Amino acid sequence: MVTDYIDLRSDTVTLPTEEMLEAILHAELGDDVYGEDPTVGKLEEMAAEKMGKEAALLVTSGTQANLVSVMSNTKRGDSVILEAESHINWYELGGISALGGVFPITVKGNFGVPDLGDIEAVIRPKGLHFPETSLICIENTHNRAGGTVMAPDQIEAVSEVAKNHGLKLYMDGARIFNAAVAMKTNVKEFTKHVDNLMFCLSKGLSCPIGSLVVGSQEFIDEARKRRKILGGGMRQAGVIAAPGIVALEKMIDRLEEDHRNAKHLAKGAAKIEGITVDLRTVQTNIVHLDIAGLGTSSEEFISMLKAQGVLTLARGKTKVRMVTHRGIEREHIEKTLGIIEDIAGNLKGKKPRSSA
Ligand code: TLP
Repeated sequence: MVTDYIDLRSDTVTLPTEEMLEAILHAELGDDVYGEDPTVGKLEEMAAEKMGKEAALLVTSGTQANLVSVMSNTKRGDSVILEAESHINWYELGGISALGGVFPITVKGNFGVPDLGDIEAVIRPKGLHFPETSLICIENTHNRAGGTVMAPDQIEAVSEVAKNHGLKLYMDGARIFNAAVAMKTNVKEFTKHVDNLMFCLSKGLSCPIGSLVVGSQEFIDEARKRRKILGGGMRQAGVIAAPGIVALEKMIDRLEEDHRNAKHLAKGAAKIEGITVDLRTVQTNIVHLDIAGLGTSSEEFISMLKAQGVLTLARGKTKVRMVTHRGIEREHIEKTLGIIEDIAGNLKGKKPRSSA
């Protein structure tokens, strides 16, 4: 049995660095529900400054950040425009409806970027019959599109639509630093056109827990109440904030290495017979392999990979997702490519001649 896995399921599997663990040990703590944890205060100030906004709020997870933010931007019965493949739409148990009381309207994007005309076409006006639209949500980088980047000018274009219709614009920026590093652009270029956003500490930045909601002071005051109502008010949360400070100071630039590894993996896999990779989508640390040409399902393929020591996630019937992160070195990529090649070769060999 394999015990030392190459874990490409997600960048959420990253473990804290030694420096983060040290920071936790020595963090100055207080009761954050009373606003008395200095380490949380410092992290929230740093996050707001980095994003070019007035204030920030530490929350437990990306999912909680999205829910708190959508709830703080809307009132019950409003409609919210989401990109159809977005994380909020797929993976958050419909929390914005179940708990936030809002009505989702989806538009299908191109590489995760919604079309402006499509957005305008679904905006529900004020009136007796309509769930009034009050918010547009975008996602950057876009997870299900393959880690694609929504460029600052594309965000600006959506923000113009939002402004013209009196709507708020929110960004699920779980991996916004991946976008900034990929485009070699200051992260403020991505945030300046949105009203508010969230980003995660617990993905490529390697923290064990935590996300930050960022926006105006008024919005964050509202978000703080929403967090509390959802049971997310935390006491000595400096133990979560301390590694977050290390992350913002030291872990952003190294994302470049994850992107290089993802490209190497994608290019290598694309050369293997039976596997296709849309290299246009490989812009950050996510790679989707399409294994339709191997005549097997993604579920079967990922169990074959697991048996050889590589952990991945299935994405639909024929796609496999692989995510690079701090725990993945170039040698792991080479080893993974060798394993994929062997499995693909065996599957091809097994196929009857007629279908070869
Ligand atoms: N994404 C996770 C899980 O969905 C599997 C992953 O491994 O990619 N927004 C985006 C864009 C995300 O990718 C995620 C997590 C979240 C929000 C939610 O964050 P958490 O997991 O902290 O609730």
